[in-house]
Formats: sequence, C-alpha cells, structure tokens
Amino acid sequence: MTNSSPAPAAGKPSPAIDGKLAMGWMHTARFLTTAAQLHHLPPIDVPEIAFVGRSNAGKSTCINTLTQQKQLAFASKKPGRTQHINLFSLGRQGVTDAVLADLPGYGYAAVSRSDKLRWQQVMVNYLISRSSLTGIVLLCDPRLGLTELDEALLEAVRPRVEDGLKFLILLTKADKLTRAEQAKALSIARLQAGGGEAMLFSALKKQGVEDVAQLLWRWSHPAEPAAATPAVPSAAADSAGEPQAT
Ligand SMILES: Nc1nc2c(ncn2[C@@H]2O[C@H](COP(=O)(O)OP(=O)(O)O)[C@@H](O)[C@H]2O)c(=O)[nH]1
Ligand SMILES: [Mg+2]
Repeated sequence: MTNSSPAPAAGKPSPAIDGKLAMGWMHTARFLTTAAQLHHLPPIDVPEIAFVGRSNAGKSTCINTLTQQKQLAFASKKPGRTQHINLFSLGRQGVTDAVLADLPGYGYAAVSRSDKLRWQQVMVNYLISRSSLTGIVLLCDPRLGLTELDEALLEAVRPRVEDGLKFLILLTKADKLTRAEQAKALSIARLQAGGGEAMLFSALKKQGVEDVAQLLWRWSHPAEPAAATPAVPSAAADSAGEPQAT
C-alpha cells in the first residue's frame, strides 16, 4: 500500500491543533449531568473521555486546570465522597463535540470494603460497556505508582485498548519529582500503558497542560483513516485545515 512517502501528512487537513486552540476548546467545558448508576447515564453520540484514578491522585485539580475552571470538578476536601459519574460537555458555540466523564476516585481508605467493591464494579462495567467511550485518562501520583486497583482497571480495559480505545497514563503532581525522577516515572508508565501513552502533568507548574489538551482534541477529532483517503491531490482542501506543523 504505502510505498512512497514516510509520513501520511500529505494533502489532508491534519487533526493536529495549536495548544492555545486546544485550551480554548477545553475551556468550553460545562456541566452536562450526573449519575449515581450506570443505567442513569444518558446515551452520548460524541466521543466520551473518562478520567479515572485513585482518590487523591489529583483528578479534580487536573480537570479544573485543563478546563481553566476553578470549580468544574470539585476538588474535594472529603476524598471518596463523590460517588457519582459527572459528565461535562465540550464544544464551541454550544455544539457538543465531546464529553468528559469524571469517575469517582477509588481506593479511599475510609470507605468500607463493600462500598469499594461496589464502586470498582460500577467503574469496570462503565469502562467495559460504555459504547461512546473513546478514551481513558488514568491519573496516577508517580510517587505511589500504579496501585493494585489501577492495575485491575488496566487489566479490565486492556482488550478495549488493544481494540483501539485511546489510553493515557497521566502522572500528576510532577512538580514533586526531580527531573531524573520524572524521566524514570515516565519510562515506567510508558511500559505500563501498553498500547496507550504516558505523560507528565503538574497543575501547580502548568506542566503538560497544553499537551494533554491537544491529545484529547485529537482523540475527539480523529483523522479520516488513511485507507479512505483518495489518491487525488488536494483539489478541495481549501480553507478547512488549520495551519500546523507537527
Ligand atoms: N503539588 C501538587 N499538588 C497537587 C497537584 N494536583 C493536585 N494536587 C493536590 O493533591 C491533592 C488531591 O487533589 P484532588 O484534585 O482533590 O485529587 P482527587 O481526589 O483525585 O480529585 C490536593 O491537596 C491537591 O492540591 C499538582 O499538580 N501539584
Ligand atoms: Mg476529586
């Protein structure tokens, strides 16, 4: 098939997006709905991206930082108490083109074992069965590494990741690590991510914020598959593409 050029970037508008534009897009996030149980979630017909992670991993702070909204996800004083799935719509001019799903943090010590198991089940069911789910961001405090619950979740979603579900391990609170520690944590996480990817993030230092915003944009606006691209040069490629360079 592709025998000539190394990269497919030729005539098609690329889904790449400038960091500032991606941040602007993230900033459009608005509350959509909340659900205590899976079957209460509305069906969604745009890409849905789930944020998951153990309690205190920095999930609320991350969502607030990405969306540049202080209160969108409640950075809770009482970890483990938000046992709801919260959905937020993204998209300009009120037109939703993606949805963020904020899942309950897990592993909080003060929650009873039966509550933990119940929530683990809800989460795993969601991740396995939610048809609009396009990508998962697994937040992890690199000082703790992936915990048993993170690993279980990873195992549960691995078949879907192998099937094309997007997956990112986001190492939070990177400001707590030295450069060398960051590099080490990142290379470990890249291995653990399997077919997915890994990135460093710090809400405090605004590290990785634009990178994550751009990645989520790309997940939500995938390029047309290369196979579907006709070999025609670029006749009507007029004004549609954003100017971009890798
Ligand atoms: N140093 C540092 N602390 C952070 C960062 N992100 C979150 N935290 C802190 O980690 C704690 C847990 O954050 P939170 O967002 O509530 O975690 P969640 O339970 O996963 O939603 C809070 O005390 C935050 O201030 C970060 O990037 N750097
Ligand atoms: Mg939280």
